[in-house]
Amino acid sequence: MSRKVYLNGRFVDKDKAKISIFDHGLLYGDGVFEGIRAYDRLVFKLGEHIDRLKRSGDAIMLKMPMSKRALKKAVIDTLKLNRLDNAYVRLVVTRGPGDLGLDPRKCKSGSGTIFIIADRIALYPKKFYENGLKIVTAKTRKNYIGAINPNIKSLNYLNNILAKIDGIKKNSPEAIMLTYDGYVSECTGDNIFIVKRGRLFTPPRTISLKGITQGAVIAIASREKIPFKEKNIRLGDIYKADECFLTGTAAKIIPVTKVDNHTIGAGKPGAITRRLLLAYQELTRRDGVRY
Ligand code: PXG
Repeated sequence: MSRKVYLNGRFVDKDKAKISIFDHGLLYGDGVFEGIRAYDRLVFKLGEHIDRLKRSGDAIMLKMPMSKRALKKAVIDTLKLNRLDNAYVRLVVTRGPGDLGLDPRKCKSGSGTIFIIADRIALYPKKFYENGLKIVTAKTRKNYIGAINPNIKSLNYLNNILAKIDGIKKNSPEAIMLTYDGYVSECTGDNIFIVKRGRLFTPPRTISLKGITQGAVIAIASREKIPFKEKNIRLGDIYKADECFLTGTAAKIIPVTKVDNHTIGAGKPGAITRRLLLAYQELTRRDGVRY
């Protein structure tokens, strides 16, 4: 059976799903999105993803084309129709077709484009979880938050793509992005944590995307009595950390054992990282919207 995607209220074959070349999502990256995961017919943190999508939309004055409840149903229906038990879901809302000018008002309100793709997830190789990632710092700095707020999960990902390219040039699967003033913010598609003397730290969630996986890790740490704090982190703090790991919907929790040729801790996934990963996996098995 060919995959079906949800597009503007209908299900269509993925090869037949077409949007206008005048769509401002394409012309300007004017739109918002979410990446969501389903584990064994449970959609993880669906409500939080829909809330974040709505907040991103509000921040750019883009009205969701349907209610939160209808958005959730559309995600579930897409998963069911494609008979996917484990999947990655991409939910996208764009400004819709307009003219060649930037003015969002030229995209008729109510005609925003919405589509949902559900597919099998391309997992990171198992060896990354066992041995840890070796990553680098991107040369490209993170957009200044006064220019683009990192908590708007918009279709405008060029800043992250440039950083990703910096990583690719150095054969690195992810790249750390620094703020203009030299603080660690996050990676191109993942949040970052370090562990030092049994304490867990992540950069302030105002200078990076408030990751849903990151939020789950913070909740687990609180439950497990692992001391946690949001803190400004410099690269030197990462180099000297006992443990480092990344979090994201796609990656879950992935250990980092080398950054810019500095070995982190003992050079293998740390005890707290492994503990958090196990607890996270357990959470994804029982917490979610069933379909
Ligand atoms: N920071 C950024 C910049 C992200 O794009 C995360 C952190 C993690 O957030 P969640 O809520 O997923 O824990 C993301 C996640 C990919 C991919 O292919 C990932 C993301 C976006 C686009 C692609 O891995 N977002």
